Amino acid sequence: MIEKVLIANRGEIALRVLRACRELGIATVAVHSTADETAMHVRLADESVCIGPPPASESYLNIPAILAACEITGADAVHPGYGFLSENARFAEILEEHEITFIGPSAEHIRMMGDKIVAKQTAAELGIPVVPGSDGAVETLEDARRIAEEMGYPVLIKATAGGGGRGMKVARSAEELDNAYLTARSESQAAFGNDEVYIEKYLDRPRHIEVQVLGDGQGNAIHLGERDCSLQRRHQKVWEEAPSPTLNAEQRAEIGEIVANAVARLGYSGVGTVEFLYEDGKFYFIEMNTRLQVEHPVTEQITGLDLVQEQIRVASGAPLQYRQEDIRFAGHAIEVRINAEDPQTFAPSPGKVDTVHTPGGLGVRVDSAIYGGYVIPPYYDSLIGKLIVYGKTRTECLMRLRRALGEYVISGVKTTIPLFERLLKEPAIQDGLYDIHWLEEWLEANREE
Ligand code: MV4
Repeated sequence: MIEKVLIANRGEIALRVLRACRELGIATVAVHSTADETAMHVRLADESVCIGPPPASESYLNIPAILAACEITGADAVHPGYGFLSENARFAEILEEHEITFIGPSAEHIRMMGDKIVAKQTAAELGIPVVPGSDGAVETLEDARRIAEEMGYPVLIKATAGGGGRGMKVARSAEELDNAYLTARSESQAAFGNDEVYIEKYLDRPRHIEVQVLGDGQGNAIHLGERDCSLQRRHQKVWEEAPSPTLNAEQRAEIGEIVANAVARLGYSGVGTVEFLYEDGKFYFIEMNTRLQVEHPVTEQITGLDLVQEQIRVASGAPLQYRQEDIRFAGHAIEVRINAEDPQTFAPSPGKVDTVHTPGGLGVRVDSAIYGGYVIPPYYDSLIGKLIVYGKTRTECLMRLRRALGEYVISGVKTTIPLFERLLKEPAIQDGLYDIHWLEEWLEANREE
């Protein structure tokens, strides 16, 4: 049994994990950098340990300091949240060597999905539809030209070590291929210390739809439906919803079953997200994330499950307490990311928050760690809260989102709240008719207004 969880994170996700632990009667340890001494997660945890100076590389990513904090406090498990060490296979391994439970999948599964070629090959072998492309790494320019020619343009060169869009280059014709291939390799080398790349058919205007899964590492796995995360800017999601406005129950059950079966056969333990591009009614696997994701609350709202509690249960060795037929999808949920940023330029806006008034009422959830008087440090991600609204229908959800945004007051720093008020006026948003390029095109077209 897990008795004390060290939360190796900060901000709203540290609070989210803390709340799940508290409901389960599990003690909590917060860790923090010197820049986070006044942070809410530190105040609310049972104990806290300072693990280093402000830069994440010396604190939230500092494995020896986190191990020392486990040792000092007697924590028997670590929850990594998202970002930071959450997909670091070596960290999961080190914890295991110290007999501390990593609340997440095995190091082997993290490593497997971190290599995008291995992940894709594994997905294909397990019956998940993948984007047509090269069979593994493309080692030479000659191979790249031949494969692209066979597949037909446009093609996309992707980094094996990539993810989040870095080291990705489109070639729309043979004339563009050499440059795309060579640039992708050198950028991957610079970004990841690994210049291996692969090639895929480029999908022009897909949606980004991801399937949430939960496995117990004992051969059982279920899916919890999908999230539509197409509204993004520079690979940062801005708005996420469940279910996807474009899928029906039959399509959901079909892709969900394929994914859940694959994850069960892998012997996967914990929560995971299988990411797809969706175009012309077809799914194409791109990646699998082996962590709890920022946007997990929309899935919680429509299924009633507590994903963090489920992570803790399976990490402590319990079998899944649900079968697929126990999962019911009800209603609609939308999450918008409240960032301390200029809503026009997206320039970070750290500093002192004067007042906070959080919206409430039926169907409104706010996951945030800010408070009046809190000073947002400049060292970390600009996410300061998530507003999640729930309604019986998507229409009700949109009405509620508009109402809740109107109630939300954060003064002293700029936030993305006004962006969402503008977005709600757009017919494409109201109708759910957007793809992965819609937001950037809209921002470009509405720049100085
Ligand atoms: C693609 C694609 C089009 N075709 N793959 C971007 C990040 C990485 N996770 C995968 N990405 C893409 N892969 C093929 N074959 C377009 C993107 C893409 C994208 C994907 C999801 C969400 C937003 C995106 C924004 C630009 C490009």
